[in-house]
Amino acid sequence: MFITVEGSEGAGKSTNLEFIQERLQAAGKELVMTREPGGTELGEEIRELLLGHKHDGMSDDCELLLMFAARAEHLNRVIKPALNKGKWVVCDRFTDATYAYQGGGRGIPMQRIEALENWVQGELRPDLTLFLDVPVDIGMKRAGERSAPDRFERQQIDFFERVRTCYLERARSDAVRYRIIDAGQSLEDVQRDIAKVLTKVLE
Ligand code: Z5A
Repeated sequence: MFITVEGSEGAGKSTNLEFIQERLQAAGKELVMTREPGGTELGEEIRELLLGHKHDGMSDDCELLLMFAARAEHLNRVIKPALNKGKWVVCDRFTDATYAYQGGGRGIPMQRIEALENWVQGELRPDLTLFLDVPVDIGMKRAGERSAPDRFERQQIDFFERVRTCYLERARSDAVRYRIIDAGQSLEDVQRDIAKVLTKVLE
């Protein structure tokens, strides 16, 4: 299984990824937990370029291409080898984030993203995507209390509204691959809903 976890700002991905890892390991799955942008030595260096403030004026096209450059490395060195060995891969963000942030947020035409997706990934798509959905104002408040903002977190509220809308449209268009989790609930309730999805997957 190739599982991806997505979320808008402050949705609680990091918190819930730990929970997902514990659940799947308790069920005996051999897991690779990884993340994007990043997941390889080169990918983590690209992540620093993307999230840091050294290149604040980076063009949207450069941002998009760096996301896919890191993804190409990640797929070839980590994700595909692990899947080929029969392991389960859980990835903190993947190409849905590109559609949401670079497509929805920045306004890059979706066809360009689709062309890169087909080039870099071939046929490979996640088997399951959990989208942790939280209203933008609640998410921004949570994220603001956590740490200094990175290059994305500095965006304004309308950017995050477009990101969320794009995620929701994609999730609602494919009920087989996506599960929308209401991440505005208490952590206990969020994890109860995630556990239900995982139980079905494990069955
Ligand atoms: N990006 C992109 O643009 N294009 C791409 O293709 C990809 C990524 C792959 C880095 O991602 C950035 O890269 C991201 C999109 C862009 N930018 N943004 N924004 P990241 O995933 O590494 O960074 P992140 O979005 O900040 O994710 P995160 O670290 O997992 O944060 P989070 O979702 O906000 O989760 P959290 O740290 O677990 O939770 C935030 C706080 O809320 C924390 O204090 C928790 O204790 C609290 N929390 C969590 N759940 C709850 C509930 N249920 N109730 C109350 N409080 C809660």
